[in-house]
Amino acid sequence: MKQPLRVAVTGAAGNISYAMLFRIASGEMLGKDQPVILQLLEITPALDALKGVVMELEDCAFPLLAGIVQTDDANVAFKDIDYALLVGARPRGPGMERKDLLEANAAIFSAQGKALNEVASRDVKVLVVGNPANTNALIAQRNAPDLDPRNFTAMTRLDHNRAMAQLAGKTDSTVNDVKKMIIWGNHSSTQYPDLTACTVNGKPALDLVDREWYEATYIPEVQQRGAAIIKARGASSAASAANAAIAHMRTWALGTDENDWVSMGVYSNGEYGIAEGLIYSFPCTCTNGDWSIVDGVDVSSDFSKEKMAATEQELSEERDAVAHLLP
Ligand code: NAX
Repeated sequence: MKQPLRVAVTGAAGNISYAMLFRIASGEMLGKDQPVILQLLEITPALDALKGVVMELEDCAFPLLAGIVQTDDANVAFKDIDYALLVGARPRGPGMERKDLLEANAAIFSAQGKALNEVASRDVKVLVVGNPANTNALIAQRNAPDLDPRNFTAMTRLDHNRAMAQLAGKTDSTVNDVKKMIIWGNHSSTQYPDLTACTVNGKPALDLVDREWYEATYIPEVQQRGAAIIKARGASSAASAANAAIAHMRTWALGTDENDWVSMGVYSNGEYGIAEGLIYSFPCTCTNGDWSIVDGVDVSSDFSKEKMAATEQELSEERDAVAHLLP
């Protein structure tokens, strides 16, 4: 049996975590031969609820679950961890402006970045799910100067999966037929779901759908899918978000499929002209536990340039709004 890996999850008593922890513990994230120790972080008032979740985890008697830590102290939760799924975040309250939300979360993610810097494994892989995910990832990364900035990522896999499913539905195919989807930019309504490189059953996706549908229906529906779920369900995406988080980590750890890629919010080194240092969603491949941005995607059309710049602009504005909190 392999040595257990340590996986931290924050917001562990929340909705997404409830749909996620049991799957991590059953081996769906890191493999059916990989034991895990779950290190669960919550705020103090939610520790009782967390205790209930832990009781349920125990009652599943998962063979791969080698231990559980439950705490309200980030330095305990992040001690020696190999993976961190940062799900817990401050939701937007009544009367809260976007700037207030950014600041409230900046405080949380700067403290968690510092704790990761202090106590996590030097190779820790961090996924930020809590919104605003890209900027929260940036804040955590900037507060962890001793860790490689490449180890901090933000989740756009849910957007990627939504975009695949919508396209499969429209072209009367299945998600297995859809390859090379791209979400560029921010996990927000400015994201750019790009079909330029995408294929369905080996055929260019843009030959199979009309341009009008792509621009006026498809792109806005992918961008607004989260809001549509809230409207229909009365609560935000939880199971699909959990599924995407598990998929993001599994791909990062175990690799991408041949001839395909995924979308990940990762540190920009200036690729595709995107400002260095932003956490921007790019098409990525993963091998040996490392990601790389796919080179050479055609972004030369005015449409792509404009959409990629708009979401970059939003990320720059988010970064500027919390600049006074960045080291
Ligand atoms: P919930 O409100 O159900 O759960 C959040 C949990 O986080 C709560 O239990 C809360 O006590 C805890 N928490 C708050 N501050 C914390 C802190 N400082 N340390 C540790 N725990 C803390 O929300 P849920 O539905 O689980 O959503 C969690 C986050 O995911 C939200 O920010 C949400 O906006 C974001 N999402 C991100 C998505 C993405 O694609 N990147 C999609 C789904 C989701 O909307």
